Amino acid sequence: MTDTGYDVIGDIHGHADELEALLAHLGYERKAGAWRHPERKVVFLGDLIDSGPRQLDAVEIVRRMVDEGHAHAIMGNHEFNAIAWYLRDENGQPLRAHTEKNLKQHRVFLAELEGKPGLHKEIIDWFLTLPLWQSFDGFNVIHACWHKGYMDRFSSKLREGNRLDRDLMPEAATKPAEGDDETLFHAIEVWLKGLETTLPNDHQFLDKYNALRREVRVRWWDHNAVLYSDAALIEEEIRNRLPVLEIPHSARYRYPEDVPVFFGHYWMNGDPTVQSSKTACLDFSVAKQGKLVAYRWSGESTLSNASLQYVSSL
Ligand SMILES: [Mn+2]
Repeated sequence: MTDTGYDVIGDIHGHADELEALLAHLGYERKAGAWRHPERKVVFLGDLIDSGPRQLDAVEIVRRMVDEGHAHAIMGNHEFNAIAWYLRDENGQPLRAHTEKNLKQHRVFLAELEGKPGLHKEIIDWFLTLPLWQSFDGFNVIHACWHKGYMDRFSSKLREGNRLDRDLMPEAATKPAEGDDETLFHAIEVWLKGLETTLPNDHQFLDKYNALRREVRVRWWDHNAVLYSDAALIEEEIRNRLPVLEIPHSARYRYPEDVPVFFGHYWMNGDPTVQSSKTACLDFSVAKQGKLVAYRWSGESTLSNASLQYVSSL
């Protein structure tokens, strides 16, 4: 096995049919229950579950590959939420509230596990082993945002520098009192859900649900997006609600590493492309009639669209 052959795969969301099709397309074969390639390994970017029709199959495919040394996987926000849904605090309350809204995202996963409490526990235990990010020799992976500052500040608190465990989950899943944004909760929000920036001078805008907001999620990987109105991750029809003002340098986050970074999470549309020579989002919305995307990495330090491979939603 070489050290330079990695196929990095974006968010699966329970679409095991497309995952099997993509693995086959990349030259992997299923032998004795585990997909494998003679010279390459997969890196999964998280969000294996929620939404799609074969969630346990998706988990099983990935888990077998990881357990048998044919793949690595990191945690997505949906795995994190599944853990928090399952675990309880010292008062017996679930770490993620069992509200109708939260149930809606998670219902299919829970339905597939109906009557299988042992398997549910086993899967949650396995999700807890997934690193929050990982560095390989030549590239980095994280589910939503490679935030170096939070990594430097919280790594010493994490298991083996990049993993959660049961004891850390209450702190990681509980929003602290207003004002303190230097907590593990905020670090997890950024790593697994993305970076937000606060609008300047008390600016606010109405989001698509007509909720008044002072914060907006930004395309942290796009060094050319210097205006709030450009950097915002927002529906195009309401982009004009954001200020056409420059984000101050002190508030701009830039990916600081020399090696490329792969991430998922952002429900991209259209034909898969890399975002820059150093950044590539591999989530092209397979769960919304989009594509399941892999980047076939072979040691390069400059990313190229020619290395993207994908299957369309089946
Ligand atoms: Mn996600």
